[in-house]
Amino acid sequence: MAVKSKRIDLLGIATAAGASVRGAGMGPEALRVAGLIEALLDLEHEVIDHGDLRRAPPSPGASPASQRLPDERRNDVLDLAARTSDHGCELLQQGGFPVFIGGDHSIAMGSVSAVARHCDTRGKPVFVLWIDAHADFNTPITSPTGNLHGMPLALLCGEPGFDDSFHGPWLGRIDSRNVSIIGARSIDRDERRLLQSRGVEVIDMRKIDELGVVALMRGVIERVKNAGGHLHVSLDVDAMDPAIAPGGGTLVPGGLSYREAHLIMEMLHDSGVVGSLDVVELNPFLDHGGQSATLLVDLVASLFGRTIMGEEAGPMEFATGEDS
Ligand SMILES: [Mn+2]
Repeated sequence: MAVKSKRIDLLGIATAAGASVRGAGMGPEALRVAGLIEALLDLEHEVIDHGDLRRAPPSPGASPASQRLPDERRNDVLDLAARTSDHGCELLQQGGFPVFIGGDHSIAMGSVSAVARHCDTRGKPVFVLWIDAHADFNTPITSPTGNLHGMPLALLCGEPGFDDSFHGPWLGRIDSRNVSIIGARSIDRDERRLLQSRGVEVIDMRKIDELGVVALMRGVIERVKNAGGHLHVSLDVDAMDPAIAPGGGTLVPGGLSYREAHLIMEMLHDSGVVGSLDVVELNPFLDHGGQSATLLVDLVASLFGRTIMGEEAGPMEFATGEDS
């Protein structure tokens, strides 16, 4: 299958305000250093790097980041979510394929909102594939930690329990029945009840072990195709096994293997239904020599059409013998 050239808009959101562990704010730069842009250019896509959204530096004498109050961190998360939503919406209106590079997973409050708002104007249903060890479906009421990176899906699906500060014209809405979470293996008790009652599809690691990625992904892709929908993919580094992706702040053993993760991306590419992507939770401070950053770049390349055999490696070309 030939790669169709796309206009890819990279937007970094350099923040760890939604997480309890610091370092994810360095994620966008680490992905660039690992060759994200070059990998996409190699596939003959057009790439526009819009730089990073970030909060203004603190005033001199302000408390260090490690002592920030929960209210200050929430303000950071929501300010960035609103800006991400507005910026992302513009990029989608211009026909681009936005790639939101985090940052912790709270940035998806803004990125998925952008997609929901854009698709709302086109009457297109939105589907979300959340590739993650966690379900990120807590609310301020159910969350054991209060960290906002564990809540974006619940907010986007319209769960109660979020106060007025979370709501504004920037916030989009998605249907919980159009959400699939794949790679899950750490879900909190009250969160599990919510997921079940809202009809969220949870493809946990046991299902992957028993049925395999191919059968499960076919189901996800078919539903998007049948509805003529837009699929947003949200890729959390901790979906992968910590042995191959150590660079995250909330690692859980027993994750996706290297090939399972690539196969998901390859199938998503072939499906042609993906229109936007998050790459989140990469923590370069905890990574081992760029191993996780490089893995994420390779996975993104698979989503954008890189294959093992290349595009033109058919027998006819081989027979001409002009290329070595
Ligand atoms: Mn996550």
